Amino acid sequence: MNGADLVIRFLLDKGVRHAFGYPGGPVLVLYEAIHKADFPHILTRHEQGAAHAAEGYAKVSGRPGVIIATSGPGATNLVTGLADAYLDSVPLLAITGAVARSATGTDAFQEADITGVTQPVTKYNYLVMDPDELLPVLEEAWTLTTSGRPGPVLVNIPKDIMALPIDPDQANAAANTFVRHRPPVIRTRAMADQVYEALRHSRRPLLIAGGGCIIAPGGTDDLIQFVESLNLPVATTLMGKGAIRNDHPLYLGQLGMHGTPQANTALGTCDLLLAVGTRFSDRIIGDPAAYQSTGERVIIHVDIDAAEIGKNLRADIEIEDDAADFFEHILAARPEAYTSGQWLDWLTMLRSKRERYYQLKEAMYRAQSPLLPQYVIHQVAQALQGQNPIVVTDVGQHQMFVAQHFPVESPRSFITSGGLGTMGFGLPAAIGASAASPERTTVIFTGDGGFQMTVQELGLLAQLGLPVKILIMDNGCLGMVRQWQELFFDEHYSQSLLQNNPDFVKIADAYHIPAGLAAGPDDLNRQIGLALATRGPYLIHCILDPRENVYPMIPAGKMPQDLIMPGMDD
Ligand SMILES: Cc1ncc(C[n+]2csc(CCOP(=O)(O)OP(=O)(O)O)c2C)c(N)n1
Ligand SMILES: [Mg+2]
Repeated sequence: MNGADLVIRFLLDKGVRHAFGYPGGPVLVLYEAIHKADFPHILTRHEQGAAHAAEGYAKVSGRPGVIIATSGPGATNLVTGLADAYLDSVPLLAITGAVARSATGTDAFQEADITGVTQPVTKYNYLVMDPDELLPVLEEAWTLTTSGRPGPVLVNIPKDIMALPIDPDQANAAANTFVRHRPPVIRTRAMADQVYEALRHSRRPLLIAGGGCIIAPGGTDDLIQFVESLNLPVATTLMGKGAIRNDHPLYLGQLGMHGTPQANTALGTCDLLLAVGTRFSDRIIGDPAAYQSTGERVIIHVDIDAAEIGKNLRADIEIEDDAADFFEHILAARPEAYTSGQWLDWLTMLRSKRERYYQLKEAMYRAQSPLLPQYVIHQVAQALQGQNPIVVTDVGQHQMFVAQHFPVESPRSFITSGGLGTMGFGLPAAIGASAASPERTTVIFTGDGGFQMTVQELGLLAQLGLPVKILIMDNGCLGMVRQWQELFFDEHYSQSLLQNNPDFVKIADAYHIPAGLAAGPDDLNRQIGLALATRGPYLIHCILDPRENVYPMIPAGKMPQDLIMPGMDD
C-alpha cells in the first residue's frame, strides 16, 4: 500500500460514493489507486465544475462533498468553488496533488502554493510534509468539514508521499492522534428564560431563519413547532429558503434586497428580532449601523459559529448554538400557560401586506411573447407541484425571480450560490445535486451569461444521464447588471448586453441532450411537458423579455423600509 492507496481506502471507509475530480501529473499515482480500487470517481470537464458539483451534492445530501484535483492549475481552478462553499458553509474535502517535497519552493513545473492561495477561503487547510501524518490529517480534515459550522477543508499532498510505501497497521494506530476538534459550547439552556422574557415584552416579534436552520440536521421540524406554539411570524434568508412551507400561515417569505414587502416591513419595524443561523449579511440588513440606530428593538442572535456573533450586528442576547439544538431546547423550556396574544394586530397587519403582495405576484404570471421570467418559473413550478423537486439556480436576475416565485417544498431542495454569488455555479451544482438524489427531478434555471461560464459540464450531464431539466433564461443580457445600470447609472448599458448568443438548442444537441426552444407561452408549455416526460436531461431555451426587472428591490445600503415595489401602496 502506498500513500495514494491510503487516501482512497480512507475515502471508501468514510462511505464516499461520489468524488468529483480531474487528473494530472502529480496525482497520477492517486488515479492509479482510484483505478485499482474501482473508486467511484466522476470526471467533470473543469475543476471548477468539480467543486460546484461537490457543493450541490453536499447541499442536498448533508454529507461532505469530495473533490480531487492536480497541483498548480488544477488546484487553482478550485478556488472559486472553495470560496463559494466557505461563504455558504458547505462541507467539502478537497484533495490536491503537490509537487514532490524535494521540489517545493523551486518553481517546479505546475507548482503553486495552494495552501497559501486557499488559506483565506477554506475553514482549514494542510500541506502534508510527513507521511506519518497523512492519515491523521485526513481524519481531522474530514471531521472539520462538518463539525460546528460546516465548510471546505483542503489537504494538499506532495506526489512523492502518494508514492511512498505505507504500513496500513502503523497508519491506523496513528489515525486519530491529532483531531483538534472541540464540541461547540451549548448555551440555549442557560439563556432560554431570557428569550421568553424578551418575547413576553414584545408586541412586534420576528424570527429570521437563516441557512443554519437548513444545515443543522433536523433543525426545521422544531423550528415549525416553535413558531406554531407561539404564533410567531417567520421570514427566511435566501439560504434559509425551504425551512418552512411556502404557504404556511406564519411565513412572510424571503428577507433582504429582493425579499417580500411583508418580510422587510417586519424586519424594519419589529421590536424583537430572533435571528437563528444567519450572519446578517449586507444583502439582508443593508447598513447594520443604520439599522441598529433606528427603532428600539431587542436582538437575539443564535449561531453555531461564535465568530459570527456580534460581527455584523451587536445583539442583546447572544447564544452560541446549533439551530437544531436551539429550537429543541427552547421548546423544552417553554413556560406553562404562555400566551402570545399581544401581537395579533402585528400579525394581521403583516398578513394584509402579504395578501396585497400575492395579488401583485399573480399579475406577473402573464402569458406573453417574449416570455416573462416570472411566468416561466411559475409554469415550471406548477408542473412540478407536489413532486418535491430540487431547484437550482445560477446567479443574476433569474436567481432572484426563482427565489421569489418558486415555492420550494422541503429543506435542502433550493440550491443556489448565496454568499459569493458565483456565475457558473448552477449547471455543475445541479449535476452534483441530482447525483445525490437521482430519484427526484432536478430543475435548474440559469442565465444566458452564467450558463456560458460552465457550459462544458453538459458533457458530464449527458454521460451521467441524470434527470436534470435546464431552463436557459435568455434575456440577451447580463440582466442583473443591466438592471442596476438602468436604475442607478442613467441607462448606460456598459458591457452588459450579450451579443451573438449561441443557439443553445444546438449546443445541447452537440452534447446529445434533447432540447427545444420556447419563444412564447405555447412553446413553453409544450416544452415543459416534453422535458418532464423525458427520462434523463432536457434543455429548454427560453426567449425572455429583456426589459423585465426584479422587484421588490431595496437599493444597496438602504433600509428595509426603502423597498421599491411598484403597485404596493396603491
Ligand atoms: C463569476 C461572476 N462574474 C461576474 C458577476 C457579476 N454579475 C452578477 S449577476 C450578473 C449578470 C448575470 O447574467 P445572466 O447569467 O445572463 O443572468 P440574468 O441576470 O440575465 O438573469 C453579473 C455579471 C458574478 N456574480 N459572478
Ligand atoms: Mg441574462
